Amino acid sequence: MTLLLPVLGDQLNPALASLRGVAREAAVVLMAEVDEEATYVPHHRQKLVLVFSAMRHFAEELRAAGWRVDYRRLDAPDHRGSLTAEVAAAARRHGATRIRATLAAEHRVIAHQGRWAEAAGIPCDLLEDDRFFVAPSAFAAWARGRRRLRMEDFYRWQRQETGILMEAGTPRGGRWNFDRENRKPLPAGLVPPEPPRFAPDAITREVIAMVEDRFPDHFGTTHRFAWPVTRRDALVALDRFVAERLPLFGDYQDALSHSHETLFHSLLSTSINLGLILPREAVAAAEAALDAGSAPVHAVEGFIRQILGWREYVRGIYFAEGEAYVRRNALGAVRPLPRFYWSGESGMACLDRAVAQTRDLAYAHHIQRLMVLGNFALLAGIDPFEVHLWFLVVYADAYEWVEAPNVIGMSQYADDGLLGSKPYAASGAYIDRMGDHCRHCRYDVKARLGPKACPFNLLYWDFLARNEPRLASNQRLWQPYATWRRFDAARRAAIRAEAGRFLDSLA
Ligand code: FAD
Ligand code: DLZ
Ligand code: SF4
Repeated sequence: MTLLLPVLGDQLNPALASLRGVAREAAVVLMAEVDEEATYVPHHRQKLVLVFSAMRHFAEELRAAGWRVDYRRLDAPDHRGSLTAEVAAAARRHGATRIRATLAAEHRVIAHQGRWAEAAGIPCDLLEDDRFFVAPSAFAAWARGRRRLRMEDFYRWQRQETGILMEAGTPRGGRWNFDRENRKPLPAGLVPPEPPRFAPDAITREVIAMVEDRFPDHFGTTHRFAWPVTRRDALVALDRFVAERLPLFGDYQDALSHSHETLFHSLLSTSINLGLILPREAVAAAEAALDAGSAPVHAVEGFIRQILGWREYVRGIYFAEGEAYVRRNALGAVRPLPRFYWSGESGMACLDRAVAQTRDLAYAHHIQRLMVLGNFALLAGIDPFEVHLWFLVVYADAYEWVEAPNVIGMSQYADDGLLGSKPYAASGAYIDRMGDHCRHCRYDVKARLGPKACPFNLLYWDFLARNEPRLASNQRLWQPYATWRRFDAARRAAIRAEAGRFLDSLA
C-alpha cells in the first residue's frame, strides 16, 4: 500500500495534520507548482517567488527528514497545469492506493480536492487543518443563534477556551482589550528598528529568474525580496520581532509614517499564512515576553488580539458566509478601480506612498490597507469586487480566506455590517492625526473645499450624503450625520458638486 500525500503551497509545516503519524517508507509526498494556482489572479511577482521558494525549501527539509518527495516544478517540460491533474498523474506514477491530504484554506481549492478521488481512481481522505485555533464547525456552533457576530465576543470566548492571556479565569492586566492604548501617532525622532531581511539564497534566486521570465506582466518588483522562506528564518523573524518591536507594537499599532514602511509591525503574516510558523507559536512567544517582563501587557494583548482574535474570526466568517460573500455589495458601489492603484500616481501622498511600497515590498501595514487604500475606495464608491481582486493580487500574504472578509467586510462594508458595526470611513483629519503624510502632499488636509482640498475630506462627506438612507440610522454615525446636517445647504451642495467633479475625473 502506498499513500499519496499532496501538500499545498500554504501548508508548509512538518506538523501538518496529513503528515502526522504516517509511516514514511510507505508514503510519497507530492508538491506541485501549477499554473492554475499561479494565475487564478495575477499575483504580485514577490508573492509567486515567496510561495514557490518556500515550497522548494520545504521539499528539501522533508527529504532531509526522511520523506520521499515528488516535487513538480512549473518549468518542468511535462508539468500539468492543475493540482488535480498532478495528483491523478502522481497516483498512477507511484501506484498509490490511497490519498491523504489536509483540507485547503479556500473554497476554490477545496472544490478541487473534492475531485481528487475520482480523478485518481482511489479513495481520498481530507483532514481538518488544525493549525488554526478554531475549526469552521466550532465557529458555526459559536455563531448559531447569535444576533450579531462581533469579533470582541469571539475573541473573549477564545481567550477563555484556550487560557491564553488568562489568570485564574480573568484577563491578564485586568482588561480584555487594550485597544484604547493602541492609538498613538509616531513621535518625531522615534526610529523603529529595521526588521530583519532574509537575502535570497540560490533557490530563491532561481525562482526569481523563473517568475520574471514567466510572469512579466504581473504587478510588482522583486529586487527588494527579503521574506523568510524557511521555518528557520521565520523563527528568527519571530524572535527578532518579540525582542525588538513587540514592546512598542501596541503604542504605534495604528500609526502612519511617510518615512518608515513597516513601523513596529511584525511582518509575520506571510510566514504564518504559509505554515512556516504556527499561529500558536507566535502567540506563545508574545505571552512569554509578558511573563519575562520584556513587553507590556497592552502590546502583548494588542498583538495576540490580531492573531487569536481577528485572524481566526475572519476565517470563521469566510467559511460561514460561503463563496457568494466576495460578491456582496451592500452599498451598491459600482465605480471602476482607478488606475492609480497600480501606478501610484494619484497625487495623494498617503495613497501613492502605500502603492509604491506595495509594488516594492508586496506589503503594506494594516492601517495603510484599512485607513488609506481601503478607506479611499470606500469613500469613492469603488466596486467592492474590484477592490477585493486588487487586494488579492498585491500582497505577499494574500489568500482569499483572510483577504476577502478584511476587504469585503471590514474595509468596504459591503456585507452590510456583518463584520464591523460601522464603516471604516474617515476624512483626511484621521490620516493627518496618525502620521506625517500630509506634510508631503500637494493637497491641503485642512481645506474642505477648493482646488487644494484633500480628496479624503470631500469624499468623506459625499460618502455620508450618498449613503444617508442606509447609514443614517447607525447609532455610531449619529455624530457625523449631525455635523453634516448643520452645514448650510449651499455648503452641502458645494461639497457634493466638488466631490462629483473629482469622482468624474477618476480613470
Ligand atoms: P501585524 O500588524 O504585525 O499583526 C500581527 C499578525 O496578526 C499578522 O501577521 C496577522 O497574522 C494577524 N492579523 C493582524 N490583523 C489581522 C486581520 N485584520 N485579519 C487577519 N489577521 C490579522 N492579512 C493577511 O494575512 N492577508 C491578507 O490578504 C490581508 N488583507 C487585508 C486587506 C485589508 C483591506 C485589511 C484592512 C487587512 C488585511 N489583512 C490581511 C490583515 C492585516 O492587515 C495583515 O495581516 C497585516 O497587515 C500583516 O502584517 P503584519 O504581519 O506586519 O501584521
Ligand atoms: C498561492 C499559491 C500559488 C501561487 N501557487 C501554488 C502552487 O503552484 N501550488 C500549490 O500547491 N499551491 C500554490 N499556492 C497556494 C494555494 O493557492 C493555496 O493552497 C490555496 O490558496 C489555499 O489556501
Ligand atoms: Fe492624504 Fe489628504 Fe493628507 Fe494628502 S492631504 S496625504 S490626500 S490625507
